[in-house]
Amino acid sequence: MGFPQNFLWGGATAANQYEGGYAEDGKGLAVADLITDGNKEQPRRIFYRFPDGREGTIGLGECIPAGAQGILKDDYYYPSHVATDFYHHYKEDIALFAEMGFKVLRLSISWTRIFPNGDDQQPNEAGLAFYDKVFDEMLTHGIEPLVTILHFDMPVHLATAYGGWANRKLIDFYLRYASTVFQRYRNKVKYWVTVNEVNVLGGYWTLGLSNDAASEAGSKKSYNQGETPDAEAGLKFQALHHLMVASALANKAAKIINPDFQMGAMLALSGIYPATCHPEDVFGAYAFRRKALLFSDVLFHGEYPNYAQSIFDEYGFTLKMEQGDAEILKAYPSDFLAFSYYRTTVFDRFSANTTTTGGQQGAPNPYLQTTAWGWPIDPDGLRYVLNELYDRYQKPLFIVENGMGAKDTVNADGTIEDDYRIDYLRGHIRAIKEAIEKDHVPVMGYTPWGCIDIVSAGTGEMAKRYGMIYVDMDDKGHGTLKRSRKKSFYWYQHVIKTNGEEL
Ligand code: BGP
Repeated sequence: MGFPQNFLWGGATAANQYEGGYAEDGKGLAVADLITDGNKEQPRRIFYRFPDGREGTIGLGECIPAGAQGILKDDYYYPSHVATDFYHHYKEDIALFAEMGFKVLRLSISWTRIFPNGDDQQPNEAGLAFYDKVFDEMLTHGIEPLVTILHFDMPVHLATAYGGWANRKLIDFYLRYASTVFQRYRNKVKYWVTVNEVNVLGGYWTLGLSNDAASEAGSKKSYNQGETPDAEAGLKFQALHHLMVASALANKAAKIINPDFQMGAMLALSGIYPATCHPEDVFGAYAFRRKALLFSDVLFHGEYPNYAQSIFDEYGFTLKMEQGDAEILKAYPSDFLAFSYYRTTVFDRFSANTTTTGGQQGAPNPYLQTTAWGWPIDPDGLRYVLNELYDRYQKPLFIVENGMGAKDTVNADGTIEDDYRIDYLRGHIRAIKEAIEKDHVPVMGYTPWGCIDIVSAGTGEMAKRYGMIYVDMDDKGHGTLKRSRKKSFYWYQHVIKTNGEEL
């Protein structure tokens, strides 16, 4: 039986990590543009300034102190400003994706290219025109766009003037933006994702949040998936509620503009295992998993589940629902569940409050090897998660991120032999095939992350590469931006050509 004939093979990217052109053609500033470079030892930072001139920095998951504004500083390097310059290389890149045989390309629209401040009355025509050119180019090559409307993207102005997603006004601004792109691209784009990884968003970077408690910042933790600093949890949950209402309203608006649109909700759903069969490990893992599934439960079941309050209780938080919110969540669920899967995590009752490299709570798994960044490699975990999610939601699944961040070496003759990446992808594709064939789980498609090298979201490095296409660019922005095909390029091309039969 194998993969269905219409299986959507492709790759995935995001504007803030790929496009560059951060201030071109009227684009406004996004918080992502304020994030400095970093590496494994030195986390990325955002500088801020108070009106009285005092300055400080915050880490990626943190709130900005109330009254301060994110700023750019001379002498610092900002990887998103050029990234790997899709803005000027889109034709060349799309031709390479077509050469690999892509049926679909996941990319995000930059909110501040369309509405530079976020609350503008009229969109920026130059921004809209850019994506017209991109989608036309893709369609000419027979590649379907899968468009993320919001991928780690936050107009600085909406954070400064409104306090980000904690403010309900953001729902209207997001809807204005979403409706504008639905209308403009109604004949070019069919597959949409409303928000990237709803369940890991937090702080200033992705939600634009500010907080009085954050003024003592400086030493707090940085970006950790699934982790929530207590002082900021209430703000975060309320902001995410607004975002989920906005996502449901976007589903509504989309179907009015084009009933054929397929709307996806997207979450980070790498799996969780208990460390042992000790009941506290087993229930601990189960409860930890629900912190991620809480959001897909709301987006697909259309209501907060019974256990939501037990999570909110941990942070002393009470959700404020406005009249009509419950009906909106119920009435406009998403059509498909898109998710990222990179690894699994082990829940261990003794180290439940520690974090590991890779940004997820957990203990080491002695049965699995890890990437150079410490992320466990677990193809079977993907089959497990595909089953778990289909059992729970009975909605078509789309794996819109998967892959291995690795250092690549360019040989003297220019070749790049990334067999480790091929092994990783082969294992995961095999696991998807088993889920389809043996478990009868409907999977729409597979778009490995960073199919061309782009900036790492977590560390800001270029050295952490996921691509099948190499881009000559280093961690500090030095490089020719020249593209070259890695060994995995030819391997994946063959996989697509044989519809996953020959791995
Ligand atoms: C996901 C994000 C992506 C991407 C990926 C890999 O959480 O949706 O934007 O970056 O993780 O993470 P990293 O870039 O930190 O290796």
